[in-house]
Amino acid sequence: MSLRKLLSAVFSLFLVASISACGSADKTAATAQTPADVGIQMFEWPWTAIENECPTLAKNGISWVLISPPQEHILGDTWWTSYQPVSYKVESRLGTRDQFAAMVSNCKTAGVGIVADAVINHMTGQENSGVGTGGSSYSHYDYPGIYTKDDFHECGTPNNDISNYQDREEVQNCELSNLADLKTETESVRSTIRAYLDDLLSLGVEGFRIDAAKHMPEADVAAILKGLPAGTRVIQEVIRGAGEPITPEEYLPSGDVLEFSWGKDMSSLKVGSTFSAYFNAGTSSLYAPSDHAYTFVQNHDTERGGKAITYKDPQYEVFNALLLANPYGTPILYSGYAFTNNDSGPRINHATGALLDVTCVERTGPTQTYLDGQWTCQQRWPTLVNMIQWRTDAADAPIAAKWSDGNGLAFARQGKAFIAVNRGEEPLSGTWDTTLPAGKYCDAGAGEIVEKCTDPTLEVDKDGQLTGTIQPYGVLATSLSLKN
Ligand code: AAO
Repeated sequence: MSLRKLLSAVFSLFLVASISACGSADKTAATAQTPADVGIQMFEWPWTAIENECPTLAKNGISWVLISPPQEHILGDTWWTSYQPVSYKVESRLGTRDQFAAMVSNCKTAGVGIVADAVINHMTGQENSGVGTGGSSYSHYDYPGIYTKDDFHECGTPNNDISNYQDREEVQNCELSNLADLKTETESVRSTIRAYLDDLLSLGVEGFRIDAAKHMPEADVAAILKGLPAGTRVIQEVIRGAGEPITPEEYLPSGDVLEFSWGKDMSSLKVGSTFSAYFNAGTSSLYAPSDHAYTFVQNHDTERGGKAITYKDPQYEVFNALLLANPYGTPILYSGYAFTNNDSGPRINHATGALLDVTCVERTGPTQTYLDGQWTCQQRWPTLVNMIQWRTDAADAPIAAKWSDGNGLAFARQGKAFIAVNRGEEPLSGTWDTTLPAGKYCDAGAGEIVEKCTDPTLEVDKDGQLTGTIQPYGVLATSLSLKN
């Protein structure tokens, strides 16, 4: 168990113990649930929009938000300008330092932590000099007052770029797509980066995604992160590549990792192959230990890579429900905007260059199509909101009563929760063992957020059996808190 998770568990125990010690222990306190640790990547959401959304996120059971990189970056309309730092000023297209501080503080008050995407492996990939979003001047290997040419690697490949991911030295000393590669082995670079992370911590962030961690030796990452406050969330991006010498496991001493195997394996289950292979996810050597792994159906890169299951697929909700239903890893949901051009950034007012306000599209169901630029707002999808409560209910209960047939898959979390999904376009009917106590239940997949189950549509008999129909691309799920 990571230190952060250990601290959270200890805190929950402490809470229950304090309630008991105060003499006010009642049934509710005795059975208090530790909320599931569920995050969401809010890709290219401006700070003010996240701040406005935090009360909804908290209500819907989401504990933390992974934001897009907050540091000053190159100018331009594409989303990926965010990944070319110009300085470590917290002044980006997504908002000013004051807006950032207000977001972090007000989200924290609402009960939602902010995890910053820390781009610390490199600076820009620009051949021409320019000015960043915070007004700082720069050129490819010169960032006045921050870094000079000596702070960057020259690796000896023809264009200084990584071409061979099988070569550890190249991956860690050459440039990723022409991005000026920092000498993270030097004290001065390390302390400059650390000062940036400390600044973000002083503004109240609860952790970091370490962008392109694979491109820095683990010892460098460890040195930069050394002595972070206990419980700081560290999520390192080390993409597991077939046959590559650098593995996510190497980085576990510095923190946790994004486990790309999850989304990759799910995408192979979208159609065709045996759906029951879902039950193997998380079990092979291609998965980091569960307590150190963050799982996701897709992120901002894989969403554009053409292979992952995305909001464009009718099966998307099914696979997000399966993400939340699985005990392996810590799930990260995703909320971004619709696009047809992979480079398109969030929509701006072309006269002023300012981002347009974020408005969530009203969701109508799995086969919905979106117009370019519309915000998809998965944090509000009723099935996913209900499934977060489902995950809390399931707690540590093991997977039981596994079933799969064609496009259908079902399982229980022993005695606590049950889910059946249909990845196909025809309805599926069946009778399943839910392992749940007899009674009437609400359906997490029925299209409404269930706060209290007053209008149950599911009935579990005395043997735990439930007979029902799963809609096309649908989820039929229930759990103890959804009991009437
Ligand atoms: C942009 C332009 C470039 C230009 C550059 C400089 O697109 O043409 O040269 O500016 O001006 C983002 C965008 C980039 C953008 C960059 C800077 O994605 O297009 O470049 O901002 O603006 C590798 C890294 C990984 C990285 C990923 C994109 O290891 O860290 O490439 N992701 C992060 C961010 C990402 C960001 C950056 C890093 C840079 O999430 O948004 O870039 O800050 C294999 C390797 C991986 C490798 C991929 C892609 O992965 O294993 O390490 O990721 O290839 O090259 C299967 C395989 C797996 C394979 C994967 C994808 O899963 O098993 O091995 O498929 O093919």
